[in-house]
Amino acid sequence: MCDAEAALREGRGLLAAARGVVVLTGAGVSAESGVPTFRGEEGLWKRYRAEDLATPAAFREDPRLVWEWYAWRRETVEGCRPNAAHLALARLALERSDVTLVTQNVDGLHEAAAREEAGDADPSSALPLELHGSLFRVRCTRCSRREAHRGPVDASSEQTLPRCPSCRELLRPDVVWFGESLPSDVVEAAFGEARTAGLCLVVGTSARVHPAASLPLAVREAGGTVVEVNPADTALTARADLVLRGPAGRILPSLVEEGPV
Ligand code: BJW
Ligand code: ZN
Repeated sequence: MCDAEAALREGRGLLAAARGVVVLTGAGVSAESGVPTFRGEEGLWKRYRAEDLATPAAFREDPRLVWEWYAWRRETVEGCRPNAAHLALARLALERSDVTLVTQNVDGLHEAAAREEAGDADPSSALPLELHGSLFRVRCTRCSRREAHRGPVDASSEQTLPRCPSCRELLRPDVVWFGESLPSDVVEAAFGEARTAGLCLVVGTSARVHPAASLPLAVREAGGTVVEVNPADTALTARADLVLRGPAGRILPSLVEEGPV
């Protein structure tokens, strides 16, 4: 048996034996769906500087430019489908009541996978806790009205940007920018699960952005095991108990399902 097969078998054993599993995902889980990651060679930050676009100051300075970027990302993601990794995680969370999905992603692909796998059944146990919000929600910059928002955005001028139906102030994407607090109820729920989880499965994140990157460490501190799935080294790799090297779309289906490794 080669090293990769042995590691996969070990991962299967850990997953089967664990009571309480927290799955933390990042941009890499959606890479095979065609959604660009943030920091890789093809990453979003290579073409756009984060500090220009993903900060409250950038939005105050140039809301049109920021909306143009988000409109482009929404368009990209709307053409993407969940991949084998999203689907495998959705099946795991539907089958096991002790599995909690937590994502940093704003692309809605875990939710799409949950609905696809649940069919006519209730998808809610496979809906992820979204730490960084959603591309498909907006919130008002004045009155904090929040709502679902899909479809194209006309970012050709500041006058055409989406406005709040209640107070007419600018709407903004309901995502968490650098320096902003994460939604406290979501953070509390995720870290609450982490404190009692036997296993944290960390998929497709560079583990550089906090507090999300602290979640696996919280599981470790409470005595749980950390398994990382990633084709490359990350800030977490040295502290993971097991590393499964490779793309999530290949590793996850064989990690969560029986059958030959
Ligand atoms: C594959 C693959 C395949 C490729 N299969 N894998 C503690 C220490 C240091 C700093 C801080 C700290 N606590 C807080 C901070 C500050 C800051 C921070 O963390 N900075 C660091 C960068 C240094 N954090 C914040 O500002 C956060 N807010 C906060 O803490 O508030 C508290 C507070 C409030 C007020 C005052 C003071 C404190 C907010 C962070 C918000 C992050 N927002 C973004 C944008 C979201 C909206 C949007 O999408 O537009 O979230 S930034 C961006 O990074 C996005 C992502 O969710 C996040 C994480 O990226 P991710 O998912 O890891 O992607 P990549 O690209 O980095 O990695 C991809 C990985 O996939 C790679 O490893 C590849 O190898 C892999 N891969 N193909 C599997 N097929
Ligand atoms: Zn408003």
